[in-house]
Amino acid sequence: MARIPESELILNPDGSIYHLNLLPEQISDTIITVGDQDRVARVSRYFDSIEVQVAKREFVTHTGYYKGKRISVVSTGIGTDNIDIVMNELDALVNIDFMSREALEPEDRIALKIVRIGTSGALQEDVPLGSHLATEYALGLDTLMQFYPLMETGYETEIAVNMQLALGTGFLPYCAKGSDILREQIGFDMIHGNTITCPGFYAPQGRLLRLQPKIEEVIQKLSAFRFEEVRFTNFEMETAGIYSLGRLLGHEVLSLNAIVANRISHQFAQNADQTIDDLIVKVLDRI
Ligand code: R1P
Ligand code: URA
Repeated sequence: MARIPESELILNPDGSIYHLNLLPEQISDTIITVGDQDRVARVSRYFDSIEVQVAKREFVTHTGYYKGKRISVVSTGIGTDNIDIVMNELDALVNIDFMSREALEPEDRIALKIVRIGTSGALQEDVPLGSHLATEYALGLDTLMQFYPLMETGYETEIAVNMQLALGTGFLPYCAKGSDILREQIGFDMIHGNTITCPGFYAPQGRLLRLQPKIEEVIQKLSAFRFEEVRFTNFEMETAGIYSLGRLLGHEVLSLNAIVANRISHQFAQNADQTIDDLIVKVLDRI
């Protein structure tokens, strides 16, 4: 394997990876990601013990034990640009030798288990506030995957092409499925959904404050979209990046969504914190 130069795999003076600020021994192969850095402690407060607490920018990591299982919780901040950093750096921590700066041989590589616990807005009336939704397919309306070789199935590309037609965008969205195994293991009693990942919270999610969204009736178009058995149930800002990069890097990935808004019935949850806490406990017990 080729040596990766200092400018590409950037290590801090203490040997930790550039943004996450972590050393390889500081993460578990079982990882929970959350958007909000304050949510990391809301997960780790359930741990029996915490052995690592590291923070840099929006990337906060706690590693500890929950009922004997070693788990890391990492905050990603908002958006797939951050997901690019988090997925690549988590992968580097387990699949690149920091001493030799060489990627591990394929047979030595570690497949991480990565589960997102995030908040999300519903796109269908029958997805209630306060529910938990496990994502099967994620469709990205952002440009992250323009910069990587896509590994889409024909079915996923058809979903993406049909969404481009439905929205009339000048760019082709991308689509990826998460881990069936993790969905069955952790999300078996949750709403089974498909998630749109947006490159913003306002116009990209059809929110009109003072600026008029360019795509008219985007909520109605996303809600009405159908391709074979696929309809989109909710949107947020990270899942498609996690699913697509997870596939390219060889990790098992799942996105779980606490539904805090319903954009069809125009409601916002009054008890979002409880919905998130309930989801955290479910994940910790099942991961
Ligand atoms: C927007 O408010 C943020 O909330 C959702 C979106 O994906 C975006 O990151 O997830 P988190 O609650 O995990 O941050
Ligand atoms: N997160 C989002 O991205 N959108 C919502 O409507 C709620 C949470």
